[in-house]
Amino acid sequence: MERGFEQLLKTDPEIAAALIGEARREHGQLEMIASENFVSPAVLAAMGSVMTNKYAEGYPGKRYYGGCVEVDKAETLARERAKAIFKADHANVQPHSGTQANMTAYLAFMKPGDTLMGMSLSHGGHLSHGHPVNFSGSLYRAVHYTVDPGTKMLNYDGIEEQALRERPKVLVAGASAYPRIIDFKRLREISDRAGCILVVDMAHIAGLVAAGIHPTPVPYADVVTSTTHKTLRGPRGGLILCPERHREIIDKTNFPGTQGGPFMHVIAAKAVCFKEAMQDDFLAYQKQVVSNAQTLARRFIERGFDVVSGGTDNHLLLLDLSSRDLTGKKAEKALEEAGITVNKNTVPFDAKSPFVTSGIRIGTPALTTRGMKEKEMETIADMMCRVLSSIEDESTIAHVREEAKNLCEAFPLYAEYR
Ligand code: DSN
Repeated sequence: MERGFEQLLKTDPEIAAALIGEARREHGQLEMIASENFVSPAVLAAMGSVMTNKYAEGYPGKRYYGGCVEVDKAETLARERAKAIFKADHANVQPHSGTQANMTAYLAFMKPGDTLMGMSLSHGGHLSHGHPVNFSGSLYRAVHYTVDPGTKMLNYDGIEEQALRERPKVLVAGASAYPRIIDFKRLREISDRAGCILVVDMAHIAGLVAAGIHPTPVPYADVVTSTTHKTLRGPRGGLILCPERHREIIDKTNFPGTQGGPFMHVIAAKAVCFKEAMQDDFLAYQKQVVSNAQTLARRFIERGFDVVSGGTDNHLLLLDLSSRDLTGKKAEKALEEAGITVNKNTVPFDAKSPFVTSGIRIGTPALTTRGMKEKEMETIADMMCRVLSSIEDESTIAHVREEAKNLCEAFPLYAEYR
């Protein structure tokens, strides 16, 4: 156990107990929330570091505070590495989150009341893509595109027709629950025809993009926003990439436009994550993430479950439970009792509310980090099918919980923290 943790045990045993409890929970459950992952001890060390103490408003070499020599080194490394892995002209590594990265991108190019066109949240988009309860839906006139009712995939001709009709100032692409490849080149053509700025929020797929197994938005988008903690497997935080022509407006809008002091400890951890993304085993990891998701999807289909769009090209899949008289809410709860963590999720054209939903979203980044492969995915899909087919049966849930526990023991996580 680290010395810092020993001190935490003495100073604040309640928080220490919660941290230990969380480490045990993460180790002891099958974590299948598509947006979650497990960072390396190196990323954890950088995050829980002395750089949390430093104020560094501004950018490397141009700060409003003294004493920035070391944080300048960390931020410069983070920026250079992000530029290298994504082949971008410019990287701003200061956004505290993906939503703040999107806020910067919108404020840089839109005035209040301008039109923002994004994917509907209930079809797989994101709150910050114009949902009415989010700033993006109240500050701007938000209009939404959906997936095709038949294929449940994006219909680019339909998006083009809508963009020409609505004339958005910004078209935002990207998703939090869409299992298919997104055609960024086609979206660029649409944006050019509609005369709008293209923002791509690649938060979910950033790791796949860095590894080159999902097409990159970087050559096509005016601005690419992302988080660093999903498939990319870094600290919780945001990132913006852009071509040189937008560098000044993006930097100025992020600071001082929307944020104050950057989180230098998180920026140091982002630098570590970007370095990890340059290593040979990162490509193998990302390939395994996709192969694991495809294995799950195949197995669910073989077992008679409705996988939205018939499969997946990325790290996640959506199960539509509406034909089974089962809600996402009930499924999430039963699976959690069985030691498997997923989240309820609306499916396209869902008749149920976001608190109930007709589906669940299942992702593989976290279990793949633990070293699980196709064989384990088949076993887990079978375990999930048993729970979902006998949702009220406590003995089935108890059996699956035992199997989940054994599987977790075979792929240990953060042993030093437990
Ligand atoms: N809430 C995240 C997700 O689960 O996809 C997106 O921000």
